[in-house]
Amino acid sequence: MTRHLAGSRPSDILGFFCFGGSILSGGVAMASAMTRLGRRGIGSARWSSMAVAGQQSRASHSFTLPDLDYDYGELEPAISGEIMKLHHTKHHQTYITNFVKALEQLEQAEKDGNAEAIVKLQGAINFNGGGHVNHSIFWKNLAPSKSGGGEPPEGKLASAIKDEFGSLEKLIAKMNADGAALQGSGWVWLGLNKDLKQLAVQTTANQVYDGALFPVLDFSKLLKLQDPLASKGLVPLLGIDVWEHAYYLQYKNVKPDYLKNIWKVINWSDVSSRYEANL
Ligand code: MN3
Repeated sequence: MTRHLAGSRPSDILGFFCFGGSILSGGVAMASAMTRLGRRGIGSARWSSMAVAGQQSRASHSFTLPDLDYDYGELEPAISGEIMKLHHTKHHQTYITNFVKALEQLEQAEKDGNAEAIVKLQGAINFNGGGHVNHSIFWKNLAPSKSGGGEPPEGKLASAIKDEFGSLEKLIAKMNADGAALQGSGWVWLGLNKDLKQLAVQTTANQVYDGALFPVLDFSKLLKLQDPLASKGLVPLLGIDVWEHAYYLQYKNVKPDYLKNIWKVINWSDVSSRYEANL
C-alpha cells in the first residue's frame, strides 16, 4: 500500500475547531467547518470551487480516506493486519462516504430553505464526520514498534503525565479500566484541558458522535448542541477506539487484552506533538 506523506498536523485540525469557528450556525457552520477541515488536510479534499460571500456557492464535499504511515500488518501482533485493513478501508471509508452524502443533502436542504431537513441531517453529519475525524487521529496515534511505537513519551508530556497521574503506568491503567468499563461502543481519550493546562482521561459513547471528538472539541459552540461533555473542552491527544470492530476479529470478547496490547504500538511522539502544539 502507499505510504502517507502529507499527514495533517494536529495543530491544523485542532486550530480550526478550537479557534477558527465561522460566525455561522447549525448545519451551515458544520458544512463550512468540515469543508475547511478537508482543505487543511484530513484526507485530500478536492475543491471544485470555493464559497464566495454574496455569490452562489458550490462546494464539492469530497473527503477521501487518508493513507496510513505504515502497512496494515506492521502493527502485529498487537493489532492484526486483517483488522487494520478492514477498519481502515471499510469502517473509516464508510464514515467518509456517509459524511459526504449527508453534506450533499445538507447543501440541497439549504438551497431549498428546508429547515426541518437541515436539523434532521445533524445526526448523520456528527456521527459520520466524527468517525472521520476520530479515525484520522487514531491512525496517527499508532506506529509499528520499529518506528518507535510503544516507546514511552519524553519531555513535557512525560512530566505532565507524571504530575497528573503519578506515572505512565497509572495513566495506562486508568485508560484501560475506563475503556474496558465503557458500555457499548465508544472511545477512551487522553485530552488536554487548555484552560487549566491539565491532562484528563475521558470516555465517550458512540451513539451520537462515534467517539469523543465533537464533545471534546466543544463543537456545541458551532452546532449549538446540548452535550455535557462539551463543557470539559478537552483537546484530544490520544484516542483509543474501543468499538468491537477495532479488536473483535483478533481478541473476540476479551477487550482488556486488546487494551493491554495496544500500548505496544502507541505513537507517543505523535501524542507529544499534539500536546506541545496546544500548550
Ligand atoms: Mn473504528
